[in-house]
Amino acid sequence: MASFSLILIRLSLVAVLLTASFCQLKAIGIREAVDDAVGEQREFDYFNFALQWPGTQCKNTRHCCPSNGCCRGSNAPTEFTIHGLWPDYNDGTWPSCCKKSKFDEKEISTLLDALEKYWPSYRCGSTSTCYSGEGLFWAHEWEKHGTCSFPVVRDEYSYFSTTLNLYFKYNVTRVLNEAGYLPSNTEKYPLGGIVSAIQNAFHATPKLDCSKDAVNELHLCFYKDFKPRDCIIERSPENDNYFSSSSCPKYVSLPVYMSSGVDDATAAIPWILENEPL
Ligand code: U2P
Repeated sequence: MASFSLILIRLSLVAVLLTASFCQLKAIGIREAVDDAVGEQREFDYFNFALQWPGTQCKNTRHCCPSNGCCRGSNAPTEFTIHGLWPDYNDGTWPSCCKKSKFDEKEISTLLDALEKYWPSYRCGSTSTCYSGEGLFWAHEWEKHGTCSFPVVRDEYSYFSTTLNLYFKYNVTRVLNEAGYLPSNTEKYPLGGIVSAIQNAFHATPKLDCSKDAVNELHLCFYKDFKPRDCIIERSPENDNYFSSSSCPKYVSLPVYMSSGVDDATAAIPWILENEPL
């Protein structure tokens, strides 16, 4: 009887600890799926394709190093670049670090030129990965997100080639340019206009993220067969305005990329070692 009560007490303690850590995760805004904690993650619902705007990403660059896409002078990106292809759940959470598969650069050697150009990191220093400790931005994206793309995307090479193909097929920068939304440090554009331009081109609603009024990221979403679908956007309960919960205001900017680079700004920006933490 005594040992039965002991078991009961232990079970209650475990339940309290689990509830506490779940609340803590929620409190700090981590929306990775809860079942991460026990390592069992159900299959994802859709793909969230995250693109980054270099003009905003590079605005606050303080350090340069060879791997930092902000530091390429006249070769720096002037179009949206890839952040990652993220398998997500319809409830707004996502799985992460699903299948133990360490990033191996050799597997994507034929894609490296394209990845350098269209999937650059905008930082110096390495990124935390699920299985390789610290690593490249690509290692982070493959291990955290790519490994959760099963059964649609089954290996590292397919993860990167599929993502590049999506990037070429859905050219967001071109769509925005054609609709008159050009990079500018003075113009402000209606967020609704940018969303409509993408809706008209791809027949699905994107999601935008901003840093103050500057567009930082634009997300396109896809069903598992890669047909475009609406991204999940929480509506405001007060006015049903679906932009209100995005981090963007009503009028946004697409800042021009300001070179932090090797060509002309090396004196202004200190170079740091590749692995120096920022
Ligand atoms: O938004 C901040 C970071 O959360 C991760 N994220 C966000 C939305 C989503 O659908 N999936 C997801 O993973 C991203 O983390 P990262 O891949 O950069 O580590 C995003 O940057």
